[in-house]
Amino acid sequence: MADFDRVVRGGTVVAPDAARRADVGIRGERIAAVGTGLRGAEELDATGKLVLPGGVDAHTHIEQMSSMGLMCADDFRSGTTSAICGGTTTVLSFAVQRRGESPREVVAAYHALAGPKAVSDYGFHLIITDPGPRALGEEIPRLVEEGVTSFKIYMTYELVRLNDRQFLDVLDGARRMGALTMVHAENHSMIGWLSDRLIEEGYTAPKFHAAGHPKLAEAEATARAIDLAELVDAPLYVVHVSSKEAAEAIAASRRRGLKVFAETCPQYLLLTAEDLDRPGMEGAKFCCSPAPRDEECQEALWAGIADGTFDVVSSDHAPYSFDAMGKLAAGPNPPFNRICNGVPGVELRMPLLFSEGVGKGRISLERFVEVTCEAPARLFGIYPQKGALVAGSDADLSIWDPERTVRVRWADLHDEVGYTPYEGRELRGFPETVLRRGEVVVRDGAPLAEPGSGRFLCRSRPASASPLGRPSWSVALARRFGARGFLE
Ligand code: DUC
Ligand code: ZN
Ligand code: ZN
Repeated sequence: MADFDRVVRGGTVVAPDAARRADVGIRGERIAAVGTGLRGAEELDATGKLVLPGGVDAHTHIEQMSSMGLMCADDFRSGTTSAICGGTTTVLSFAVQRRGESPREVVAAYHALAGPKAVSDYGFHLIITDPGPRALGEEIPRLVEEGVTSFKIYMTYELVRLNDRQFLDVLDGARRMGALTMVHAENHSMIGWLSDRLIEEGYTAPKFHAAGHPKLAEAEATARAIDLAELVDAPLYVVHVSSKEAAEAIAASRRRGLKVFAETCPQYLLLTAEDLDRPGMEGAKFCCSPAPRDEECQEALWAGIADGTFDVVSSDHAPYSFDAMGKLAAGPNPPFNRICNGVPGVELRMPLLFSEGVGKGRISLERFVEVTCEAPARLFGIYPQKGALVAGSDADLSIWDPERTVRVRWADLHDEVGYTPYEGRELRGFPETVLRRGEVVVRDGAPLAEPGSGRFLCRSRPASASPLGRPSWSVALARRFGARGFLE
C-alpha cells in the first residue's frame, strides 16, 4: 500500500539552506514528508530535475485599474494562469482604493473578481489613497483581521499619491495594526517638473520617460520614506527598486538597524534605458516606473540580491496591452508621460532570474529560492504554508528542467498582454510540471487548473511588520515629558 497520494521522486529538492536529492510525499493538499524511498499511489519522476517550492510573487497588478486610470489586460484567470506556467503558485495582488472609496467595499469587489477566476492561490495588498479616520480607524483594521495585512502607498502619480503627512498616518496605523507598509518611492515634483520641461521642448518619445524619471527622484523619495518610517518606528517595504542610489539608501538604513525591506524586479536587472530607444512607439513597451537604468545599476542590484540588501524579487506584473486599451490609450503617438506605466512579467519572473542569475553565476540556486519563494512568504505572513517544501506546508511545487533551453516568444506565454519585453531572449531552465496544493496544475508546460480553483489566503500579521520598539528621538522625548499613549 502506498503511503502517499502522490510522490515526486528522485529530484533535487531546493531550499534556502541546501539542495539535496529527495522525494516529496504528498497527502491531500499538503506535503507529508520529504525523504528518500517514498512511495505513492501516483509517482512523478523528477530524476535529473530540480524540485522547487511554488513561487510567491509579492507584487502583481491583476484586473486592476492603474494609477493612471486604465484597466489591465489580464484578469484573474489569465494573470494567474500565466503565474502557474512560470512556477508561481501564489500571487499577491493589489486591491486599489480610489479616493473617496470605502476600503471594505474595494476589497469585497476584488474578492468578487478573483474568486471565480483565479487558478493560483492569492492574497491582496490594499493600496491606500484616502487614509481618513474612518478608513484607518475602522475599516482597515477589520480588513487586517480578514487577512489583508499589507498596504501600499504611492509617493507619486496624481490620482493615487499621498503627501508625507498622510504617509505618516498610514505608517502609524500599520504599526498599530501589525500590518506592513509598502511604498512606491519616487519624488513626484521632480518627475513632473522634468517631464513638463522635456515635453515643452518637444522631447516626447518613449525614450524620454527614462530621463523624466531620474535616479535622483527615486533616491530622494526612498531616503525620505525611510526617514518617515523611522520617525514613527514602523517597518517599511520598498517596492521595485531600480537604482544603485536607492539600493544604497536601503543598505545604509539597515546598517542603522532599521526594519527596512526591499524588492527589485527582473526589468531592473535585465533592461536599461536604452531599451526605450526603439523606432516609433515600440519603446512604450518598456516604459515602467521607476524606469530601467544602466549597467552600473544592474550590477548593483544583482550584488544587492546576493548580499541581502534585497529580500525579494517580484515581477511588478503590470499588464497593459499595446493598443488603445492600454499603452496607447492617450492616442497612437502619446508623449511619454501619457504612456501607461508597467511591464508584464509574472510568468517569466522565475525563469529569467534562474537563467540570468543562477545560470550566469550571479546568485546561488538556494538564494534564488529564497528571494522568489521563501522570503516573500515570510515577509507577507504566509510562511510556512507557502514558500517552503517541508512537511505540513501546502504541496505547492514546481519541477524544473535546468537544462531546457527556451527562446522567449509572447505567443508561448499565457497572459493577455500581446507582447513581452523579453521577446527573443534565450533562457536556460524552465518549469515543466507545477503542483498547487497537491494537484497537477501544469503538465509539460500546459495549464490544467480550473478557473476558481485558486484560493484566497487570509494572511497573518507578519513578523516583519512588528515595530522595533525603538522610538525615534522626538517620540522618546514626547514620552519622557509625559505624553502617555503617544505612538503606542
Ligand atoms: N509602476 C507602478 O508604479 N506600478 C505598475 C507598474 C509600473 O511601472
Ligand atoms: Zn509602484
Ligand atoms: Zn506595481
